[in-house]
Amino acid sequence: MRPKKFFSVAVALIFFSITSLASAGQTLDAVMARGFVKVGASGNLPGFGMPDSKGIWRGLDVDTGRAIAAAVFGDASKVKFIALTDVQRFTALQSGEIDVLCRNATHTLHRDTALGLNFAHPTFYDGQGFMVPKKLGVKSALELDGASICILPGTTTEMTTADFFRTHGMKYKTVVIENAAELYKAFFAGRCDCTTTDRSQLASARSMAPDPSDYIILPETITKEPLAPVIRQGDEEWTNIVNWSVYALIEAEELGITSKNVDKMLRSKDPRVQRFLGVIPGLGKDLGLSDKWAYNIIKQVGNYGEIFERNVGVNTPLGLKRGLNALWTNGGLMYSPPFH
Ligand SMILES: N[C@@H](CCC(=O)N[C@@H](CS)C(=O)NCC(=O)O)C(=O)O
Repeated sequence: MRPKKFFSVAVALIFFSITSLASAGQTLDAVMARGFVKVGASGNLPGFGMPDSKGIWRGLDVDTGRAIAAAVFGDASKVKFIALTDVQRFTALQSGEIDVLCRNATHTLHRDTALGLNFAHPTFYDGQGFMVPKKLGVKSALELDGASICILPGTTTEMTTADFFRTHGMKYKTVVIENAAELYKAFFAGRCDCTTTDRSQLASARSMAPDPSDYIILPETITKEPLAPVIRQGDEEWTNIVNWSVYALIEAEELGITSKNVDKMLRSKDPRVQRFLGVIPGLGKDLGLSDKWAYNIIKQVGNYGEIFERNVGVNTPLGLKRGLNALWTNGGLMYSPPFH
């Protein structure tokens, strides 16, 4: 080989190893060595993330964490949930205390850039609303001039509330409480006129009220809150695993694959189903996982629709309709890229 050519091949090789090192699967390696995924969760949010009376974690965010464990280990139980407040959540991810955050976190530009984070596909499209005691007689957020409002620090809500009141020439007094359980206790005890956050969380909070029918969620939705799992930047392999685990939940619903029929679907003649479930091999290797990764998610956790209905749907205390969270084929925003 001529020296010049040798030099350029060597430079290319060094460049290749540096770039592949930067995106090497540090997180997957650490998770595999440890034997379970560390998932940052809420702890205070029925329907999204909270241990039940037997100490078993339940919720849509929690099931997303379980789906990731099922993809990686073929076992949805290989996961540990760590309760974090809004203020703690991103630091816990940056410092490596957790592998992924599944906790009603809104995807924003600042978090995606300055905080060094990556966001997977949203697991819940939400928007900010206001909740007030019915006895106040308030029917619209535009009647809240002068209200005292309970708000959690470290949230998108702090800034967007200020924006909303400024835009409408109204004033308000903030009552800041870091812990959500304490905040709702304060609100239900009448320490503030109003509380504001993502509408799904207001529904979740209302389900914990001494009498939920004493509170109403006002009609205005003042922001976009796409809630998504969060990972650190710099590990493309792990980002892909988390992102495609979410896509698998959505794609399974679109393909009509559920936890109940997934074994029958192994015999489907549809090549999309065969590839998805690993009957036609290949999709696992691309992610560094077994070809059964998506099968394991659906078998053990269910598809997106099953997770939604079980945790937050119309037959749960939250009573939420699919709305924006319906599949794109039903007029919603849940859309997975193709699995091939
Ligand atoms: N989605 C917004 C708001 C998140 C938020 O407000 N979360 C609170 C609202 S209730 C919460 O998680 N509470 C439960 C907890 O702190 O455990 C964000 O990412 O900043």
